[in-house]
Amino acid sequence: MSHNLTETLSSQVRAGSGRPLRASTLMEVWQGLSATVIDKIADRWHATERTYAAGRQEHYFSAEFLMGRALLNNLSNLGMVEEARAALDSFGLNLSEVLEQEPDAALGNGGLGRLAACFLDSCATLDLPVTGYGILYRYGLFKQLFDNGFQTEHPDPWMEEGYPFVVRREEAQRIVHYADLTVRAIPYDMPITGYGTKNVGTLRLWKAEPMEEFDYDAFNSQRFTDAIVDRERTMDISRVLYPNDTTFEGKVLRVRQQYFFCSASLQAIVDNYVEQHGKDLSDFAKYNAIQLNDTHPVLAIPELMRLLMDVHGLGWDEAWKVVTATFAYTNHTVLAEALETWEMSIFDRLFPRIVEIVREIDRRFREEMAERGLDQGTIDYMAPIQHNMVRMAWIACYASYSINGVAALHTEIIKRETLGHWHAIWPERFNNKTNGVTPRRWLKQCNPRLAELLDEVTGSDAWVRDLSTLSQFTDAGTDWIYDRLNQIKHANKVDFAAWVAAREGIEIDPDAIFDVQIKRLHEYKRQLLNALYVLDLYFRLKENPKLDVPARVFIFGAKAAPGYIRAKAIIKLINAIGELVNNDADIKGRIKVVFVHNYNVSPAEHIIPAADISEQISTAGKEASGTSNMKFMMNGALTLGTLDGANVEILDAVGPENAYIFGATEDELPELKRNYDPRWHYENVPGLRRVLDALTDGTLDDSGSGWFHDVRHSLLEGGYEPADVYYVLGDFAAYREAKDRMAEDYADQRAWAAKAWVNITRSGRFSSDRTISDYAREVWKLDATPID
Ligand code: H2P
Repeated sequence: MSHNLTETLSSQVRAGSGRPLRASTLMEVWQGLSATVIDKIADRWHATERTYAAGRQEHYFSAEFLMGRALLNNLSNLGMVEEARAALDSFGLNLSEVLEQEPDAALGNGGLGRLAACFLDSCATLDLPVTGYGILYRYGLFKQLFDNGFQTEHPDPWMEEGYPFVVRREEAQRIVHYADLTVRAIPYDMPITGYGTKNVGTLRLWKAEPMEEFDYDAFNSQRFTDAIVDRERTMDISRVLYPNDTTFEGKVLRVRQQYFFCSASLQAIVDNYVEQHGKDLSDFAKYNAIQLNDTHPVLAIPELMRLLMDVHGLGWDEAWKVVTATFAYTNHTVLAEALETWEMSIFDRLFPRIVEIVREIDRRFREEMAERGLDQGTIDYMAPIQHNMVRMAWIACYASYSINGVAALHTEIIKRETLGHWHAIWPERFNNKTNGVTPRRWLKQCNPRLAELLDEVTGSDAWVRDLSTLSQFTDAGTDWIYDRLNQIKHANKVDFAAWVAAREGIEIDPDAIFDVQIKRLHEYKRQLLNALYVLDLYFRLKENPKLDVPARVFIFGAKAAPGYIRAKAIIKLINAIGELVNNDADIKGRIKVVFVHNYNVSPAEHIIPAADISEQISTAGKEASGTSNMKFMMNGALTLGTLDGANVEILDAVGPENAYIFGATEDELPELKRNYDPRWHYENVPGLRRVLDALTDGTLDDSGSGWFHDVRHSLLEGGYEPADVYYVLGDFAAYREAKDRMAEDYADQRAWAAKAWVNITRSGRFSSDRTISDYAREVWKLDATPID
């Protein structure tokens, strides 16, 4: 068998590089090994596609799929890791080094895109006929570097050198029409292997290409730039994830992108229906469900109306019946910024027919609501179009048979507030689907030491496919397990320290507590609260060098949206605090701050297994779910968190003695905020004045940007918005108390490990397999369909 793989590998590398494997670059070997995997699964992939095409299917529409690396994931799912290691070994090559060649497919921002990736993994593992649809962005989310502590953004080409895990399907291309442009949509299919199954699912990513390579006549008359104008305009559609949309042209491009992948995907789905079930589209929803991942794909609703009516001859009522039985919508946040609204003029410019359809949806909605007796104010508020703005979330709520939030608390909040009006009319549409993460990538692959212990304790690897089985072993926790857990964590920390030294040039002590916050940078996620704690601890140690506290490493990873200045200021602040404490001889390394640059899926795989403390400290009510909280828990880190998002359910799973919960709760906050005076905290909470003053008194240097002054001002004075909107100062004392207490508790290593064990073994309900089973049963009405 291994001989077989060695041969395939060798010939794949030779075919790609045009030279013997021994003379090929590591990148070429990575390509060859990846091509070997594709070769291995090709038949099953095809069989799965054929099987799924014939029955009921679910289609997952998402602007983001944060896939990360593919090779190890596939090798591991296919049980080929050791074989691949041996094959490479026979050429004197090291598997880890080869794996390191792979760029991350960073086609997403954060939790939302990574959730989509975990979902595909679970669908494949559970043999569910689900296909993902998105855009093949040529550049992923920007690459982040630090220049003097400031974030700088750079392009992130990820498939420029060739990427075997997407296969161009020229023959399956579709044409997408805009009023001002017609483009070809070319599907690139990525196989999604599952664990312990033959089924191979598909992620279909569309690339925009011009109808003609270039304008031959223009080129011939030596108007070279003119010759490629349309080509570049077309290629812009799939160039980057979230182009800057602060200008009108930027917004046009975003909407163009959204329509692009919705239209191409729907054409493919409808064509398949016709091929399999005939020309009468009235049964479409019997065979197809479409999950809208947030509002980005909501244009699929009017687009399916258009296809059903204009291409397939259904009347409005018939078409609407199909549409409203097809779509389901997931809301991922209560922040207003995510409830997309677009100027009608953008739609006018791009697709007049979609405008007509949206106007008709709006007209009928208003009529229907009037019949239900709603007052004009409420109707105007809920209508798809108001003041010439199209409200994507409202269209989604009107047309979807299912509307879900992503954690119990979040679902309650959208029912009560964000989408309260819709809930009042259609309560039966609302349901909760608490997020989950795949235990394959986030435990088995990234933490092989822990995976081995779990195999040993449970007597098999059944937990990889059913994480809930671990809960039977919570009570089996004994000293030998705790000691092993501590050894494993320590070994992971040693590895991580070496990774940090090489990547960031910072030495960290594996015996220190590794305290981690990794997530998109946003004020509501309160990286600032964490930073203020670090600064306060620094001052406490300066004041009293004998202070008996354990050594700490504070690890951050976060990207700020390029236009979000306050978030960028917080990055600069954390880096400035790092400069201060990392280089202070008095501190003697008792505090270290590491800001891992260009945080992404692959860095997360190094960080999470090494973490002791999981920072989940958002302002209560603002973090819809969170998913890093689940990854940390699975890897035995203890949560330091507010009662927000899925933290509430984590607490419920592990019990109060195994998590550290602090701060104002969602139901307390309105009252607390009514009388809130951040200045009072500044003046009365010991240490807080010193910390906030350090932002502007010369202790910390913002290189003349004025950004630290702005941060301090936002907390104490406010401006066009009230001071300290996210209640950072209000929660500071409680946070410090909980975090100090954690550090104290850490000293008893066995007791700490016992808590970690409870977290690991009770993480089953946060497996995306559980989430996906719930979607399949309750929303998609979908059965497992194993091939063979
Ligand atoms: C968002 C929410 C998270 C949620 C995730 C997936 C938008 O992710 O804020 O609370 O867990 O979707 O549902 P993020 O902030 O990481 O971009």
